[in-house]
Amino acid sequence: MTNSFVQQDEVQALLRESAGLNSPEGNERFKAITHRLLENICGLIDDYNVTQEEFWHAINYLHELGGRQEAALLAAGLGLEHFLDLRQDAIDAAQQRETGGTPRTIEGPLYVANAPLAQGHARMDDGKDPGETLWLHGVVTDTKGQPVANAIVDIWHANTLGNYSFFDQSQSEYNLRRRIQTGADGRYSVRTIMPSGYGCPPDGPTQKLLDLLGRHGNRPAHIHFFVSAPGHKHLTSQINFNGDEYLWDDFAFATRDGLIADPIKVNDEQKIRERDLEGPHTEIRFDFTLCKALSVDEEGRITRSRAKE
Ligand code: MBD
Ligand code: FE
Repeated sequence: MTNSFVQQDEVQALLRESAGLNSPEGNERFKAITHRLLENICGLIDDYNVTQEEFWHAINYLHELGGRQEAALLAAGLGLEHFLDLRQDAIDAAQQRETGGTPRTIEGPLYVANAPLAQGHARMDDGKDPGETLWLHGVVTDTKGQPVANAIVDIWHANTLGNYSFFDQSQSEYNLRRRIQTGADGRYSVRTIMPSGYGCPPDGPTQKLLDLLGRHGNRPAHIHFFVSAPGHKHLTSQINFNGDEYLWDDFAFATRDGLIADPIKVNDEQKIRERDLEGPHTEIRFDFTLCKALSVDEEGRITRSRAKE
């Protein structure tokens, strides 16, 4: 911190006191981080001549963000969630971990835990959305190409309006959310509908901030996954669809090479019958490759506050 006003003794004493550095109690790490944060905010206020009106506007923004439950959405939109992925990739590389696993990408704010669990296959949609039928399937393997049995493929995605069940109360419970457990062949398949892309609530605080940055708040259509299995490192990821207008213009920066799927039109009568579908549909094959876990800890997703968990 090089701001000379903040470096003055009186300000430095204030920041040490307010961050609890003079107290024998509290948490050392939390104090150090709070101290750094406060010092950076004060330096920024002075460097940019932030007015009192601007300061209180920012404080009120935090109230709005919390009131609308959009803090996690903003974290995605500011690229901070993607930054955590970039940093985790770098940590993995520095540890010379096994390569060749499916790339990770952000979880986003709209997961709901404990979706219905099925063996091998499930239908994810409740039949009320007129969206195009999607047959999504693939195999979970390890980095040697061996099928992984008893993997849980936890899938969630939006409807054709770009909305997610639970957060959108008009949808049935766990609509477009399922967990599939693989058998010895490592395979999973679901019947669902093609999702639409997501757009931030136009009247919300996240979109308000994005407007001031001259940015849009749209995501390409995508499907989220958690893939986990005993002995393997938990994977949080998503797939996108080739040809989507926002494919490489995601407001949440989640698109990555290796996570782009090619939707295929299926007209073949035999395939339609085999799948017990009514007619032509879209098919996506997407396989997952899991890396070995080095500890039991790595087998699970990170802890964060989630719906129904
Ligand atoms: C989503 O569906 C999403 O995945 C993210 C990251 C942010 C907002 C909505
Ligand atoms: Fe999403």
